[in-house]
Amino acid sequence: MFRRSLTLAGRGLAASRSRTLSSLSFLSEDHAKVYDHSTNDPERFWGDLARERIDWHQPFNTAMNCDMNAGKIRWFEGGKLNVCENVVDRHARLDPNRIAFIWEKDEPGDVERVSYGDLLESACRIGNALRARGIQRGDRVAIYMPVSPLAAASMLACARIGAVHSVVFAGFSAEALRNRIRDAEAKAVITADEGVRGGKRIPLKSIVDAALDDGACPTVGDVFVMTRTGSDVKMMHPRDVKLEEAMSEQPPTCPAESMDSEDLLYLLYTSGSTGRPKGIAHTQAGYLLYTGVTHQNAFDVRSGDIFACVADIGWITGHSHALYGPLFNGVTSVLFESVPTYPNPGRYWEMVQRLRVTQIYTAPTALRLLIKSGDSHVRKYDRSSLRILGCVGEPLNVEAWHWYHTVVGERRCTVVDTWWQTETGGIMLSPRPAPTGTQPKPGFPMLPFPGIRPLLVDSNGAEIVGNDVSGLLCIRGAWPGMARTIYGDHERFLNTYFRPYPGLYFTGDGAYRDVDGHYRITGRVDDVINVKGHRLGTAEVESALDEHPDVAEAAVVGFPHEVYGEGIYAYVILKDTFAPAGTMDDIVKSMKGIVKSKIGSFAVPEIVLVTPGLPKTRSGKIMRRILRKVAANQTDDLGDVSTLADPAVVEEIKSRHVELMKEREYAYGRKE
Ligand code: 7RM
Repeated sequence: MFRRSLTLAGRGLAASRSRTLSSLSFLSEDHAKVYDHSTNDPERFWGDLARERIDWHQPFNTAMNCDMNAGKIRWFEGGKLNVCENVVDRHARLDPNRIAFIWEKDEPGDVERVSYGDLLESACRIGNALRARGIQRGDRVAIYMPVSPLAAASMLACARIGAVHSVVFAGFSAEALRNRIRDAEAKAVITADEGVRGGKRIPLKSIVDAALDDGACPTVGDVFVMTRTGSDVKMMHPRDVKLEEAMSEQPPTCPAESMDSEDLLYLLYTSGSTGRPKGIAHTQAGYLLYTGVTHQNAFDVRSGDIFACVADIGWITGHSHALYGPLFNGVTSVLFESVPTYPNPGRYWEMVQRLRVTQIYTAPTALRLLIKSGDSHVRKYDRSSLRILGCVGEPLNVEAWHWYHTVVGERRCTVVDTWWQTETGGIMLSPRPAPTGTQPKPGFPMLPFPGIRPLLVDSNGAEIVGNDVSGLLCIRGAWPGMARTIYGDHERFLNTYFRPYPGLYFTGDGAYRDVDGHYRITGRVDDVINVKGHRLGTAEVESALDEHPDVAEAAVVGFPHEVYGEGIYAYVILKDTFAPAGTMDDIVKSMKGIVKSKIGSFAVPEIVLVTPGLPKTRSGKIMRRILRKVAANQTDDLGDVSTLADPAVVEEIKSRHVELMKEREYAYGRKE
């Protein structure tokens, strides 16, 4: 049996499977010791954790083989393992009746509990069903499903047989789904008849049909359809099969594939600064370890906890904190199908009371929405089970932080504002773990996780040292959870993350480091915006608008929005040939419609300003800085416009913006 050669911060314990979750935590350790060891000897630090925490079929040879200059990242090479076994079988073996998932469906109190034993059986049956239809190790499987135990079991089934899952958020349109399926060359799609969110039904199966229409996705041979509502959906034979029927034909056990540490585990598409989403690729061992360990330590996860990550499984937060993190740690994960305001703004807290939730993990946009509805929706429920209040996705403003802390947490719970990205796989900055006595600071994710070395650089790549400084946030050195490539486009991976500042990982975010050395994120420095906690490239919205027959050119920017974080503002130039078929309102409506059908309703611009021109430099580059200022109502402070080809266009845009704001005010006023 393996004995640890080095102590984790000097504990000197032998690795033992019977140790409790809390004894595996960093939180009881001397933080400075853990952090120093983790950064001085990352190979040792992560190697020891990997041996201690992962069940291996075959031990790895080298813990770390990374070259940040070349964007080459490899962890635990030579090792063989199965991720599904590590998150399901090991708990099902010891304690099959322990609850893995509590499925909180759209209607409050409509709950299903799934034990680790049940989950293992479902994952095995789905794995067998996939194999029976020819899905093999390395094949990609698209998952377009509501948050549900069968969606989670489908992801785990892929992991079990070595297939690569690519979950597409079930709010994306048919066209967005089609693009993702095509890019991944998925061989199968797993979906549901319908989704249900906030009392509304979403016709998932017909969206899949539309995505696959006319042979648009020739790689897809099979579509599995889970029954969520039982509505009558068109099944096309032999392509389509009911998921539950396919499962019932299969045996309840399924041999797990022995995967190499660096084989792909999953792809997850995310927005970048061009119109084309990137298939971020995560691999087996490194992702598993990093996600598991960050989940445990950031949220002080203990045996018996009921962890509620309310993010959809279509985002990285759902992958790492509704599925892989909590299951790796053997606790119970709440799968939340609904929305924060359904049927009323008390939904989260009523659920917390009913399920005795110990940690909740949500997004600032949801909190800001709930703040507006008043404290009574919170106070009428018992929240005494809660210990940790987590948050992610965008900056948590100070007001929302205080509300979370005082109203929701009764000043008793720790607010954990976590900063990380799809690309980082797991949490990077967080108030926990921290030196004993460190109080969380409103608006600050604060501190790097063990093994993570953040730094700030200027636009020339020179490190900005000292405290009370701002700059571009980069990370020095590799960590196990980081993305390995952009699927099918390694050059883009290198260009986006490793070439801007050689030797470093570039996050795309700006940050401030205060006098105490604590980090606050100031926002994206590229053309990525964050709307209602959804990451979106302005270029994606632009290319959707460009497809409108009347649109000559579109420029999209974010503007500060008090609830959504950022709102979407589109400047549109109509074609000269444009002959109005209806009112301007109709045209704007049809432009919004095209964005809805190309991407999804969450990407529809809140404001569309029709303009005769855009502010461009003489070389034809749109000066987005000016568009952002106008959108933010900062029209008095546009800075230098002398390099513009036609400075007069700015005046025109300003006056049209003021006009539009007046009309909106009038329209809103009338509604009330
Ligand atoms: C987990 C996730 C990543 C981007 C990131 C930031 C922003 C995330 C915070 C935050 C301020 C935070 N993945 N972001 N967390 N900004 N404070 N705590 O959200 O890939 O979808 O988005 O989100 O800009 O780069 S993501």
